[in-house]
Amino acid sequence: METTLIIIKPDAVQRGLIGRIVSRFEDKGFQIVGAKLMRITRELAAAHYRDHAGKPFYNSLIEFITSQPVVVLAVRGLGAIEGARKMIGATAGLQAEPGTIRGDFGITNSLNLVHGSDSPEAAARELTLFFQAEELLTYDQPHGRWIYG
Ligand code: IDP
Ligand code: MG
Repeated sequence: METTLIIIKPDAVQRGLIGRIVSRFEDKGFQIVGAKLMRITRELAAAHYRDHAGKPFYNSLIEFITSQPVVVLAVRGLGAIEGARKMIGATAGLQAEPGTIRGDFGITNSLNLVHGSDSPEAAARELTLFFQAEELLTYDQPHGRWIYG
């Protein structure tokens, strides 16, 4: 079992897509083990996107992600890190396959609705940035045997 960090970005929150995006992960069979609405500070944004510092889009990315509330989710399941990335799709909505979140809801590579951790190392680091340990809850998934066999 893996846990990954998902951020429902300001564009998706403003567009009223929180529920539909959460539903995608629930529909897949993944479990929501952490969730909160928050406004990301510039300090947290800089820590989260540290690998992008210096890139041409960095300043606009920080402006965007701190501009309005986001919903952060900890999403758990077998293969959840790569699985969620596949569900999110390519960075730019126009390039993302239909059926992915970005492919179904977005067009550009900046207003792309969702963030998902891209590796186990990133997931561990990002979950620690956004959640206190006690904010991640373990609970039964009674229908899990009908998902995992
Ligand atoms: P990812 O979210 O698909 O992993 P990254 O290349 O890691 O994409 O970029 C992180 C975020 O930075 C993207 O999700 C997007 O919001 C923003 N971004 C990436 N490339 C561009 C760009 O060329 N212009 C504007 N924003 C960008
Ligand atoms: Mg990335």
